[in-house]
Amino acid sequence: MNFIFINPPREIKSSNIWNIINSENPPLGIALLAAIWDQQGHTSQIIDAATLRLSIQEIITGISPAADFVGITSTTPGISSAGMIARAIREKLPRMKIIMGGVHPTVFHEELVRDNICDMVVRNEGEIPITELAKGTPLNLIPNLTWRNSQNEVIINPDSSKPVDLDSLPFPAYHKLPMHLYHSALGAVKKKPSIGMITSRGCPGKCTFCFSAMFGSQIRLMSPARIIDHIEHLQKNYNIREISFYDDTFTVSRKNVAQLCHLILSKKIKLSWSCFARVDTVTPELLLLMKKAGCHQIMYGFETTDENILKNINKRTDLDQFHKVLNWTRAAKINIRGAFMLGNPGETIASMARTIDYAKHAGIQLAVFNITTPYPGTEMYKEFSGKNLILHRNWDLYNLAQPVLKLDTVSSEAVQQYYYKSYRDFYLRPAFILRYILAIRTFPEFLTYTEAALKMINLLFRNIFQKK
Ligand code: B12
Repeated sequence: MNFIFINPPREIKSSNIWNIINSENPPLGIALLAAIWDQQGHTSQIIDAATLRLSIQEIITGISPAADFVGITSTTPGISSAGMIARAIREKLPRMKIIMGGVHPTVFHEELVRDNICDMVVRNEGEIPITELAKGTPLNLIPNLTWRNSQNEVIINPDSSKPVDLDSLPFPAYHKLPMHLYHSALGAVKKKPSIGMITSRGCPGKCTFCFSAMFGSQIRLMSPARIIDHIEHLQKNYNIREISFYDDTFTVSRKNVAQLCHLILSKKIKLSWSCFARVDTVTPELLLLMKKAGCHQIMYGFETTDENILKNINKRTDLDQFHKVLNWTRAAKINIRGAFMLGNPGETIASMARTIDYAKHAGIQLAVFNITTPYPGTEMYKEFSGKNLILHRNWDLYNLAQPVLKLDTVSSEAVQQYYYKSYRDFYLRPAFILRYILAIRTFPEFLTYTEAALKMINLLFRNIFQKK
């Protein structure tokens, strides 16, 4: 049986800062599923339309009518694109079985099947359901599956009783992907080629803005030995020299990270890397070891500098921890990328101004400011939906660059204005610009940063200065 997996194209508006951040990442979820499908003796293809910038028409042309299944992955802002692909397939190939998966279909599984957008949705983790489908298991026995039976009834099968063991998974089917096109975010890479990797699932945190139910609250880790195998596979076959670990909290197990660092050092693996972390998961010793093993940048989710807002979003961190971790990370000579949110419950103009000011003076090298977006499935979405305080449900706009929450403490116009102000204040500082100019070593670097700077100036000019 032949399975075609699709990563839908995404349109990032030029008014969105993510247009400048500009990373290209492999769709690891469907690449894993393609590898599993093939392991069962079938064939598969991956169309990474997001990276290849394919139009819906080009995607449809690439689908063989002889395929048995088309699988589409989707996030919330990707769902309208995913829906368009599904509709176009329905028109051209009405007998094709369409399966959807990923964060957004996991929440809206019933509607998507009921409204005949697709035939099946795989909720949460896809590895076990896809293995069962490949083995020919009857649909009613496949866990995590929502489907339509011959009487047109929507059937919601029970959840899988066992979580996926990450060490047992094959490598994602990298050979089916346009590997030469992937690279990590601007400012996050020291060496090229670079690529993103995920080594854990689940999160013990209960932040109200995060859809933690996707992979459960129990953290599951890939063993350090398996991570090393994976790195060596990428180095040997694709010459990868830098990895961005995209785990929600890479440092969730200090023991695992320390073991991984020791292995990188003892095996003399030449690798430059970065990761995401929570401020309450690192120690000075661990940071020194990470630096020794090649880590050059950590992104910490600070979110806000207002202790009440930290409580409102259940972040379970405080300013005292911020200060400590900033000092420890600087002492370890690891660069810091700060992630901040604007427009959380309890936000005011004063609290946004304080957060931006903090970012400017915290001694961090890069900052990402996002507008708080209540993704479906999160506690925040439930709470604000219940109170009728969600401004709109146009999923295209759930892109972290426009306000979605109606707050009684600050207007959405002010949040939008402070969003652009945050980038202007952080990036258009003479000290920041000078540091980057001095850090430029090569002509391609010069071109990349000049392009980013021009895009940033254009974006800020259109969004701030012209409106005044
Ligand atoms: C890397 C990453 C990115 C990368 C690349 C994504 C890519 N090419 O896959 C980039 C930087 C491009 C990115 C962009 C965005 N991202 Co992002 N990203 C992630 C991150 C950190 C990892 C994704 C990943 O590889 N996961 C590991 C794989 C194994 O999991 P998976 O993809 O979910 O796949 C599994 C299942 O979902 C299922 N499955 C998935 N698809 C399918 C399809 C079929 C047919 C089947 C059967 C099963 C199935 O099976 C897979 C294996 O178990 C996640 C957080 C996370 N931990 O997952 C956020 C996350 C997906 N991103 C998020 C967000 C908000 C964004 C952006 C909106 C950010 C922005 N400012 O624009 C954009 C949206 C882009 C878009 N239009 O879709 C949110 C999504 C929330 C939501 N409801 O949509 C997440 C969940 C982070 C979070 N906790 O808030 N992201």
